[in-house]
Amino acid sequence: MRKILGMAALLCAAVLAGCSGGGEGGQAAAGEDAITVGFSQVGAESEWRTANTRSVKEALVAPDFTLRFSDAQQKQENQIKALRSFIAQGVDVIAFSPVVETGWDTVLREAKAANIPVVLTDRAVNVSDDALYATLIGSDFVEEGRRAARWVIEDSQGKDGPIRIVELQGTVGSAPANDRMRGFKEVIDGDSRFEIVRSQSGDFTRARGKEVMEAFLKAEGDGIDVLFAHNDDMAIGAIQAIEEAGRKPGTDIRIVSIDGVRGAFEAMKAGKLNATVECNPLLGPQLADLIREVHAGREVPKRVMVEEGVFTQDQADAELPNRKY
Ligand code: GZL
Repeated sequence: MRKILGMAALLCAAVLAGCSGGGEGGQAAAGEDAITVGFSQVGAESEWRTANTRSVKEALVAPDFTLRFSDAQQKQENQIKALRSFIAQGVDVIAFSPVVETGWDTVLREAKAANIPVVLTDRAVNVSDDALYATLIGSDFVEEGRRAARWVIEDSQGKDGPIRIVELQGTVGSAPANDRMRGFKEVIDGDSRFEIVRSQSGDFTRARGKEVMEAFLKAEGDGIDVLFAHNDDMAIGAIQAIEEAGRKPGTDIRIVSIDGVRGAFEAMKAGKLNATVECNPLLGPQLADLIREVHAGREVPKRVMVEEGVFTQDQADAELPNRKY
């Protein structure tokens, strides 16, 4: 099984900002040449996902596209069912964000046999043959993990060890969880002051993030110095748990998370979150352009990235009005 990370080419964020959406908004009728796209979305588990869905739906509109959208409620079996339904309907292109990395070979072979090209968006897959999909557009999750760790090291300047970290992982088996964990560990292991004392999945949701943080606090008492959450929603849930335990989030426990959603900027403005690593969900316009290229049979890069930054508490107030998600 080869982890598919080919970085054939980079399309910079300018393309993201500059490219057109999928035709005009509003209720225009689908044009006779409209591209019928079957889109299987992970679910509606986080602010990031909500923004991503909005961006996709705003880009894949008539008259250029006919969009058939399916929400998998974070279950792989629902995504496989949706892909099989799109194949049966004979859509022109399938696009999806795979909830987990493995288990896709069979259904992707069925799409290939039906001559329906597949575009991956957001998350990667682990397949035996990368010809089973045309391209992947999404973030570099390993680098996001590294950026979170670099912030922790920077934030801990002048402090002696041991500095005890707890980690709220994303959905088990998902590319962002696997890669963010790997990138974070790769950097943090380079500094002997740090120890990851607990690491458990909160499934990218606020509710589970709060529950798991409650368990961490019960088990570790005052022995937690840093929380690394794989997304802002779990961090926001954990902040509630930290406050209910009578401790000050952002002060007693330093917190870094990933996504850069509006809720994270509000938490930073309130002094409860210390940093968020941006993961841009607004992939709709780039996805529309890639689907056009793939449908026309033109070559596209195997891997398309978006550019992202890191935002800290001191920037929150000024940046909040600029946030688009
Ligand atoms: C990342 C995306 C992740 C977000 C979470 O690209 O797959 O899934 O970080 C979301 O908020 O649930």
